[in-house]
Amino acid sequence: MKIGIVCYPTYGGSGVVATELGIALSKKGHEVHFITYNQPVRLNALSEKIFFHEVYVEEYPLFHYQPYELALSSKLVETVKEYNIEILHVHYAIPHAYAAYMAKQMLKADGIDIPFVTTLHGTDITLVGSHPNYRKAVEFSINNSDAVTAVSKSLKEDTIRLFNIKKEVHVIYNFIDIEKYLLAEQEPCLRGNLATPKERIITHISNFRPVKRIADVIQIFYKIQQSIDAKLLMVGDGPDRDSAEYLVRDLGIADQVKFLGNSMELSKILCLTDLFLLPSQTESFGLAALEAMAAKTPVISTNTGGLPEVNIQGVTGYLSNVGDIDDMAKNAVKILKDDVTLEKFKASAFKFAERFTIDAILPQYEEVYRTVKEDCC
Ligand code: GMT
Repeated sequence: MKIGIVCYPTYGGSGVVATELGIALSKKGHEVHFITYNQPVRLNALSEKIFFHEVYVEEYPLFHYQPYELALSSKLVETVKEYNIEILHVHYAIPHAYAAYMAKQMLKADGIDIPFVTTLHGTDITLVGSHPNYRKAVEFSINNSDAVTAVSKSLKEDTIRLFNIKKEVHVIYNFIDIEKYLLAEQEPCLRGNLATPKERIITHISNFRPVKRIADVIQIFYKIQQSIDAKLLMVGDGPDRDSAEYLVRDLGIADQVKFLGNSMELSKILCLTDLFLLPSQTESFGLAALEAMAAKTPVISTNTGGLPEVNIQGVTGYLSNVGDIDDMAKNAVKILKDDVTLEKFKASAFKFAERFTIDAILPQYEEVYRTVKEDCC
């Protein structure tokens, strides 16, 4: 099949899922066209089955806001026609589903019928999409998609609760390429560069937005290191990074916390990690937690959104109420206190992550593509 994928090309989870999905589809023989404003960050595997088409928005002084949706829908029409693309798969409703709907109508006027699938990732529904400024357009684009998928049961429920949805929402979980993590294990794990042998290494990875509750990450670590020798690796960048660095200095733990910025070497960082912290306000799924588990790392998280579908209480880690720093620190110490317990959690985290392999998930997307193609054209 010739598939056009629209996504945000940045470090966010939705872009990662879209990129990894596109790469996996191309390995199965599909021709995949990424249509977005930059080459997706994880798209380092250009092959003859993968194409990247840049959406360029011409700056014009009259515009206070540059019309990205317009440029995107025009680019979609142009690319579909030039490469005979058979299906569009847009990740993140805003504004991608809206642009895909417009492209579909323009193509229809030229006698081309093409279906589009919308995958909802979370913030496009829970934090931004349901805001009165966007609600109507998001609801319209979801209802006019040929198929809709959500990355967890919880996100499906949120979508139905927040919008007047007339379409079936299929749950297709996020996934990991477990082979990649097994291969990474064969590389030397450079633990000694970051911690002494008796220190535990704790990691947080995110885009440091308020929803990630970065201050909680620091406060949880502050409590953990009072009873266990440990280092904290803060991976990623975003609006709350500066305040986190101030907090670390104020608490007097600057020697134990390393801010690594955005990294393309996540498997190398996760291979030396003992525990992953994700105390988010909400997560539709928590791909970062699943990636940690694939690297045999237990997870301390909150119990909101889709996190309980990924992190299993007492098995792959522990879950606490949002903001319950004491409980999260207490649970972390429970896992880290001795090697036997830690090894047990590491093994269970990996075992549970195996349920989310790309091999299990990819056919579910292919099935959706087949169905909408049959129904549509
Ligand atoms: O929150 C992020 O890190 C970015 C955001 C995005 O839209 O890219 O992530 C959302 O989609 C991911 C992939 O499906 C999910 O794993 C994240 O849980 C979800 N984030 C939120 O719901 C806050």
